[in-house]
Amino acid sequence: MKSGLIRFGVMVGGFTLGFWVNLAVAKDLVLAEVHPAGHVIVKSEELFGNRLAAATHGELKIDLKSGGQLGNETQYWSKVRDGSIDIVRVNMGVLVNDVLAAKYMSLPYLFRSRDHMWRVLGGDFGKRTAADIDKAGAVVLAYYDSGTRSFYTSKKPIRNRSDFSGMRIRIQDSPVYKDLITELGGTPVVIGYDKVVDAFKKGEIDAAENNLPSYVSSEHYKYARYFNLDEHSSVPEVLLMSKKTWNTLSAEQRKAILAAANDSAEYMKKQWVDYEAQALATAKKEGVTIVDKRQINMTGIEEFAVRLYSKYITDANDLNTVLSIMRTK
Ligand code: GTR
Repeated sequence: MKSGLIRFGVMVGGFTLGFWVNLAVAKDLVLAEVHPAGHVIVKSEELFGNRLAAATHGELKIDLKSGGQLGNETQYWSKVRDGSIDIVRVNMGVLVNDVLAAKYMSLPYLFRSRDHMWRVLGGDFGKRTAADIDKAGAVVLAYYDSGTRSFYTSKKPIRNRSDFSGMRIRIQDSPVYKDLITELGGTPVVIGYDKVVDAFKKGEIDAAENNLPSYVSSEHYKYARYFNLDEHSSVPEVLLMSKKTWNTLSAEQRKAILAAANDSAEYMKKQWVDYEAQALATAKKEGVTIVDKRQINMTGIEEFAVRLYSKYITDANDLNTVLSIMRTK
């Protein structure tokens, strides 16, 4: 975060002497993002920046570093907590090791639909998640859509659980995903999002999993030609500010940040469905084989996937939380 400087000049004996006075009039807040320009998340962040600059008359500005310029999401999560990056946008899956609520959210087949997920995030669970993240050192500015994640494969489509056998599948660094792939019979391989293309090229992985927009915008579709719509999880995105930065802001500035972040999340909600449809159309146009859910023996897959619940629901507290998510109408 850079503070603003104002230049003053005085005339001394016919010469102008310039000097800088730090009045802290403007702040550039760095926002780190792995997605490239053009991705709907980046567009939402641009809107966030524009609204914030307008609301604060240029006092707060967003310096958006997209396309992974500042590293990967695991690094973002640690840097936003130590204050070396002001704002980051990460997938909740990245927080699993430090935030219990993220672990629950990553459980496969937990959310029935996108609307269900939004109702859960808009209720007590969303508040609890924000409180857990706060304890871990960051402030939740907004949640963003992330659709549903499905497996995409390079060698063969997935029709049954047995198709996972021997498959090397790229995952985010999350114990839940590690266990999910192992339950399904595959081998989990933890790799940063920016290294997935390389891993496909080198034959280090046969599959990965993500939502359709990320599958297309990251060009993973060029290497994994089957997109299997098993829709195993819906883990939202989150926009986070470092508590160190937050603590330097006035009450008005904080209000402006939350309002701009909320506007960007609302914008994103409106764009998401279209963006997903466009990604599906692009994948089809590029010759990807889309394996519909009805072509997959989902009973077998779901059965193994939900075995994970017994590992992650260890006490009454866990059970009540997961049940309250499931019961949310
Ligand atoms: C995307 C998500 C990214 C990143 C990526 C991944 O859906 O938007 O933030 O987490 O998945 O799988 O690494």
